Amino acid sequence: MARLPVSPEALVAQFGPSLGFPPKEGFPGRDEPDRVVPTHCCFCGMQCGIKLLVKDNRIVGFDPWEEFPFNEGRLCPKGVQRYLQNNHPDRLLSPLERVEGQGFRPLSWDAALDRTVSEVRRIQEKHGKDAFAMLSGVSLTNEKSYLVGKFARLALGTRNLDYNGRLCMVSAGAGNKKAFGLDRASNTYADLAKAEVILVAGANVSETFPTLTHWIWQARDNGAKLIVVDPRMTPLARTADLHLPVRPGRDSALFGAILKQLVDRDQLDHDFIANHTSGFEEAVEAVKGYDLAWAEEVTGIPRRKIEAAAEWWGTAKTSFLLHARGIEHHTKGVENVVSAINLVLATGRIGKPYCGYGTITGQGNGQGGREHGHKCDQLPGNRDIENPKHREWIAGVWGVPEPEIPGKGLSAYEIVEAIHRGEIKGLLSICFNPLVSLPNASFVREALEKLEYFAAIDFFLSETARHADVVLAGSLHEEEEGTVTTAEGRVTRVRAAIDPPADAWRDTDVLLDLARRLGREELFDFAAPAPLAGTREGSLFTAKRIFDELRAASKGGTADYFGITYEKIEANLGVFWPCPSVDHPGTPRLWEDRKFATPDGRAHFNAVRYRDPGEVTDPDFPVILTTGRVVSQYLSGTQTRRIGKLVEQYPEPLLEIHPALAKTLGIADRDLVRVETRRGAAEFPAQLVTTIREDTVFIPYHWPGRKSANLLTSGLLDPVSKIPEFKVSACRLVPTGRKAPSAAEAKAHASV
Ligand SMILES: Nc1nc2c(c(=O)[nH]1)N[C@H]1C(S)=C(S)[C@@H](COP(=O)(O)OP(=O)(O)OC[C@H]3O[C@@H](n4cnc5c(=O)[nH]c(N)nc54)[C@H](O)[C@@H]3O)O[C@H]1N2
Ligand SMILES: Nc1nc2c(c(=O)[nH]1)N[C@H]1C(S)=C(S)[C@@H](COP(=O)(O)OP(=O)(O)OC[C@H]3O[C@@H](n4cnc5c(=O)[nH]c(N)nc54)[C@H](O)[C@@H]3O)O[C@H]1N2
Ligand code: SF4
Ligand SMILES: [Mo]
Repeated sequence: MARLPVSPEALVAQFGPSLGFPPKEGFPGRDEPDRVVPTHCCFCGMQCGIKLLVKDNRIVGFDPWEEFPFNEGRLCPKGVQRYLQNNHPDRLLSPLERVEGQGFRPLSWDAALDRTVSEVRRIQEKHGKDAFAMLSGVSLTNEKSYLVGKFARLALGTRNLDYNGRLCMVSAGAGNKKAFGLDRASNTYADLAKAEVILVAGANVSETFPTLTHWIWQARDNGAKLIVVDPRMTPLARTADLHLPVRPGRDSALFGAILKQLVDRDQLDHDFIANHTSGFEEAVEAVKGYDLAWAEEVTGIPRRKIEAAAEWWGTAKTSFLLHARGIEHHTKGVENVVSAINLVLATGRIGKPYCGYGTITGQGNGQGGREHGHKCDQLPGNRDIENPKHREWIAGVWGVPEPEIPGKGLSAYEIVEAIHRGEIKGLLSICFNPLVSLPNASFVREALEKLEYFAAIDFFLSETARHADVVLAGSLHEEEEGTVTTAEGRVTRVRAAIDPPADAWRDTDVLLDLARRLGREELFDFAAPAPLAGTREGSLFTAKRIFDELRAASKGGTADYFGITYEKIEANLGVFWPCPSVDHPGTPRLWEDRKFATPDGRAHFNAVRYRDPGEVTDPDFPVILTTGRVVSQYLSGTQTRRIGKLVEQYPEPLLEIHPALAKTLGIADRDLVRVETRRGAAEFPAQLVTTIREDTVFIPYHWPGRKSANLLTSGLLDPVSKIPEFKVSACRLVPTGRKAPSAAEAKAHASV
């Protein structure tokens, strides 16, 4: 049907006046951009290459960056909208201070930084150094992650520094270190293409790492069999050859049962086990009672499916195992991870083409950010803060006596608990929104309100920053130079496409200025000389200087970046660590020499005996609640809830529930349901889907306040990794008798 011609004049006459159109000076034409800057998406760990188009110091669009090897120009729904955050009216343009009862008002950098420093001094003099804590995040570059670690230990002098990767990568990191002595995916994703079997456990790849799906499709085109382990039939699971709908919190039982099947059928690589591993007998002993009947009972997966998975895994010649937070966000996250790795080791399919294993790193720099020392127990190069030799090395690089480096501090949720108990009185946070992302949100809110002083560095007034005394206007991904390390272990260059607007500062400059005011300038000699200060060239100067120190600090550590330089990254479109010397090409595929990074050089099996999740269902709370993500929103939503097109795609959190369970409770689609746990309650519209287990409901967690899934989750932690159990809570569902507005109304409301 032909469309009716609508003249621009008619449109302006109809809609213009209410919107202030046409502007008096007319519309600017779509000129050529001033610059095209190849860099990376600011969101997930895929770190897709993207070219940002810059006009008048604003990002006005993007082009695909087809030469970048991993995504070859492909982007996901968030990636194609990411540039819109740059011009958002909510962008913080200067420091702010909170005036009780009145909200926030702007204040000068001098006043904001001086006040912060005097509060640090006051609190530390009265209550000790560790009474002032710092929280950090891994959307930050490697340079900033490294700088935060050094800043907290030497400028603040506190042991209590931790990061948001504590909610994300730590179970995988601890599991990888136990098994391999090193924490990185073993292969590039291109190695997926010719794997015969791909096992994806607890990863909603098509929604959370959409561009990675391409490499799984490549394998499917080559005839690979795909097995997906997830309590929900995710988009990837819908196309899988085998979907194992595991009961949340039971993955180690499944992996244990598969290991037993491999042993019973003798589908093992005896040579690899004997010559390159240790601990096999103990691992087998731990699962000897795990027959198929037991596994079916515990996991809720039909035994024939478990058997088929074992048979495919056991007989494949090449394979790839991937997992993400679905198996890691548990009080036994580390046990789940090592029991998955046991399957890889039993069949010896690692360190060879098309044979690999990897946890899929979540946040933008979730990989690099977990290596360079802003974890409570870590020093740069993935060194151990309690190891005297590691401390000595870093003290040498930093030029301080070794005892000056504080010891191991509290982890992220434990810091909040200590604030709640009144032991920690002051907090500086950067790149973290704990009020939305930590479990048990009401408890977190109470803690924030108890702080004597809280300063937050962010570019938006996040829900957590609203509780700050002072908010320091920091920088976006596209405003600073640096490097990030992708989920593959590829170190790449992030470029400053533009300058921070108005009186916002680059994050690095905020930290360097604070260090100076705290009297530690000589330890933070990274600033650019006067003519470059504050410019993009200055940012490059500073970032390179920090990176050079990071290289030296990481030398000889397991995450060795010593041989990586900016020039080398640019020439090769990325370098894979470990890269121990300047003439070393980097290591895309690990373990080809069969020398693992453990003290005995062998990969370690770990004996895992299944245990229940931290909270199990009972007659009071009979349904399992699990939480996670949707494709259009990112983490605590601070960034993506501000991008209209993404909000329209999925405007509000919904309670995914199976029609069979809904029927027993008298719940219909769009009914408002009150979800209650031992921590709290919140109401969500029901979304009836046949793609979820009947004993489980799912809520995405990207929203704050009364829509926050984290009002419901528990603060139970994995004893080793200290990750919270986001993936299992016991809940009950209470129909409110009210209907939520229709999906169309919710969408219309969201897009106003
Ligand atoms: N769109 C989008 N993409 C993202 C992010 C985002 O916020 N939004 N965040 C990024 C970050 S930081 C991360 S960490 C990753 C997370 O990426 P994923 O781990 O893929 O995402 P989640 O939704 O947290 O959980 C994945 C799956 O685990 C399943 N699951 C729940 N409980 C269990 C269980 O007990 N066992 C198993 N096997 N599966 C279970 C859920 O049904 C869900 O489908 O995504 C990254 N990419
Ligand atoms: N229930 C439940 N809760 C979860 C999860 C779950 O699956 N279920 N997943 C967990 C996981 S895996 C993660 S990773 C966490 C994430 O949780 P958070 O790390 O708290 O989430 P973000 O949204 O990344 O918050 C980062 C904040 O930093 C700001 N920011 C981003 N980039 C920069 C930067 O370059 N500089 C500065 N100064 N600020 C920046 C953003 O504006 C935002 O306010 O949530 C966890 N919480
Ligand atoms: S897959 Fe991740 S890095 Fe790539 S465009 Fe999407 S959000 Fe950005
Ligand atoms: Mo994450």
